[in-house]
Amino acid sequence: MTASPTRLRAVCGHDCPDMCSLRVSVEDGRITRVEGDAADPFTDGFVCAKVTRAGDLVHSPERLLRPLRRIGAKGESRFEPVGWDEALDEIARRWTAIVAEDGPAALLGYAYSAHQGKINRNLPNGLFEALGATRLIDGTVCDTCAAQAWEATVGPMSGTPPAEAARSDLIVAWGADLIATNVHFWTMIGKARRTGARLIVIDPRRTRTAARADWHLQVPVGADAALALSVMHVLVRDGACDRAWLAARAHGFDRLEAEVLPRFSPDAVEAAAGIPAPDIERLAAAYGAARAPYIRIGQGMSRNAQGGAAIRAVALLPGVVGAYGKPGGGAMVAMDSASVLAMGGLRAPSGRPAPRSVNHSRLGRALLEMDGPPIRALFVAANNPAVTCPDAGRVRRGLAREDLFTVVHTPFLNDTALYADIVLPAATYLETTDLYASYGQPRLQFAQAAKAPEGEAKSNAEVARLLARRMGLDHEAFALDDRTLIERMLGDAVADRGAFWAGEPVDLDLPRPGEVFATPTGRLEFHSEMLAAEGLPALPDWHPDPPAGPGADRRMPLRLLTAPAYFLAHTAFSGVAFLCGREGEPAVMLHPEDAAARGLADGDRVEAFNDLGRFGGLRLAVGTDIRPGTALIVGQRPGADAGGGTVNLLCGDALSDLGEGATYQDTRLDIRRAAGTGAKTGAA
Ligand SMILES: Nc1nc2c(c(=O)[nH]1)N[C@H]1C(S)=C(S)[C@@H](COP(=O)(O)OP(=O)(O)OC[C@H]3O[C@@H](n4cnc5c(=O)[nH]c(N)nc54)[C@H](O)[C@@H]3O)O[C@H]1N2
Ligand SMILES: Nc1nc2c(c(=O)[nH]1)N[C@H]1C(S)=C(S)[C@@H](COP(=O)(O)OP(=O)(O)OC[C@H]3O[C@@H](n4cnc5c(=O)[nH]c(N)nc54)[C@H](O)[C@@H]3O)O[C@H]1N2
Ligand SMILES: [Mo]
Repeated sequence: MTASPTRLRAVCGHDCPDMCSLRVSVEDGRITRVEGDAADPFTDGFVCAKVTRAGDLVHSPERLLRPLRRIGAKGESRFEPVGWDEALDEIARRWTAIVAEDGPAALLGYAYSAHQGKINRNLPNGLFEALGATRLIDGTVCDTCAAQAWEATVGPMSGTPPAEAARSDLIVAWGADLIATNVHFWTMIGKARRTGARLIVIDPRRTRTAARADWHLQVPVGADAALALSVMHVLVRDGACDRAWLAARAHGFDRLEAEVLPRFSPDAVEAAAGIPAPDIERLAAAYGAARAPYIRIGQGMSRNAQGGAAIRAVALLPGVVGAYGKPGGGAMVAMDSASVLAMGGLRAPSGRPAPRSVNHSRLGRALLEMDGPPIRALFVAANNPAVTCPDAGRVRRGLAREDLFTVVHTPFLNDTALYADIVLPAATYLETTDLYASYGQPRLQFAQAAKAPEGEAKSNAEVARLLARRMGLDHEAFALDDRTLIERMLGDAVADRGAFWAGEPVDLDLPRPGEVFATPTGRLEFHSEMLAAEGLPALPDWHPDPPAGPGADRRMPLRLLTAPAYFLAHTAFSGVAFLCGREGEPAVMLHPEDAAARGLADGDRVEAFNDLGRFGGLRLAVGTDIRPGTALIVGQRPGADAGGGTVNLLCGDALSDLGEGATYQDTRLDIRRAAGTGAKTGAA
């Protein structure tokens, strides 16, 4: 008879705003059940379809159990097992030789968010900093555009907490597929709706969330700034602005009103951006009439050449009607729970500036073109840039360089690891002890490892410590244990240490927009001197023809829409066959008009292509979830599922207007029948 399972507290470590509080059952060292914590009002007793399968992730037959050394060509996937000591010694020896010849800037450390807590995310970055390595400008594939836009408008602070949305009478999910990416926010919407609130979804795609809305406004990709500015135009025209609030709490509304808004009448925006004028009028009327409207702003609309202006314009809307600070009203892109933590010792133990930095979008160029010194060694922990970075073809050509010494630390042999000289097996979040800080709710939580790592896997923190020791780095950050590091990070942020160490979620009372604005003027900034000082537009605006880089050639007939997969988190669940199966094979959706124009039918094998690359192995889905002229490719799939390709082979490395963000949604492309496959229907 086996012992009854131990039920432990844990925290979901995936890169997701919810940061669910979990109960994990462990039996004989195996995770047998993962549930949402019923005692926690935010997690509300349930977790998403992905995380119920966290046990399958931890115990996947595809887990890496030992370090590997490459014996085949780069990318070929031929490795032999080696011991940890041998692997770490080799890394230290190669790094030491490269540093002696070219200096530490010839090393590039690549560790962005991925799927673990604060120590495991940040200590590898501390290692790179202490080494003096070239550093990643982290997050440019994800949130830096939205972050700079929000900071220039509201200030470097959290948005209106999600719990407020439950008290709103009008919730707008603007470019956010909440059921897929932030399902516990959906609970707030349910609460608000039970008291009569309405939900408007603004998204180019009829998402799961849009299908359940009171109204889905199907905007074209990249037109959000035009829409938000036009709503402001109507609010001004109809005398629906809160002039008193604007006079007291805003900066520069007069400039926007005089210099920008006159060009954004609904008719002008219909003509230039393709949003029907009656839809703009309807949105403005609903927003202007609401008592306390709440806007949940997603990141998707920020990943284009005018994404920063879009986030700015949408974040300004609550100011026009005086909603910031009203109970239930406001806006949120993200919550910054980590702002209460002291991260410096962990991330920057030596306190020196980075010698050079690399943007995710330019990783391929950095590997192929950077000089003085060139990048000679790459360490990737917890990311899969061969699939997830823009211009993935260039990334792969860079990774294929024979003279590049690459180490990849990961729980699974991901596409990036196929190019590694040394692959190190990583522990997953349920196998590590860490502090978690949410970006979707004001909260911190501690979790003890639920079980020991599988095989010989080691956590990110442990690998950072071991490499620091071998490289002769004696900073305190690498000597302290997990609990001491967490104590240092916490400072006086958490009063009840007993509850904290027992693993109970700790809700934070963060400053709210409207109570304060953390901008230079202390006001909501329609006009930003800070942006002007950087040579950037001080007022949000929108143009029908922003500059186009590689991959964004407007002569290509279709515009790409990418979005997170429902059953997957980027490529992190690729070792869970059940979830990959539920997500289905990689597919592209075209509107029936666009499919017919190409003689294609639902289920055909097709490929996507443009001037940058070709992505084959796609199944065509024909549907009306998207507008004509759009090609929807959901998720980023590992090459093994996707004919070796990734949608990001087609995406260029141009940067967004603010925050140097990626511009995935600017990609132009076409779809054709895959070479060597006949027409399925026999038509055309
Ligand atoms: N299931 C699941 N959840 C996830 C992730 C995942 O991969 N899978 N990833 C996690 C990560 S790392 C992140 S950063 C977050 C991202 O979470 P979000 O910020 O919610 O997601 P986005 O990728 O920004 O895409 C959200 C929506 O934006 C829409 N969109 C795209 N372009 C435009 C546009 O131009 N205008 C408008 N109005 N809408 C547009 C897309 O159709 C999509 O429905 O999600 C996290 N949660
Ligand atoms: N086309 C397109 N591309 C996109 C996006 C999009 O919307 N469209 N979204 C972008 C966004 S928002 C993001 S954040 C990026 C994400 O890009 P990445 O972070 O590169 O993507 P993931 O697939 O999450 O990579 C996680 C990898 O880390 C490994 N891993 C998981 N847990 C751990 C751990 O604890 N330790 C270690 N060492 N490894 C671990 C996993 O096995 C996996 O291989 O993708 C971006 N790319
Ligand atoms: Mo992200």
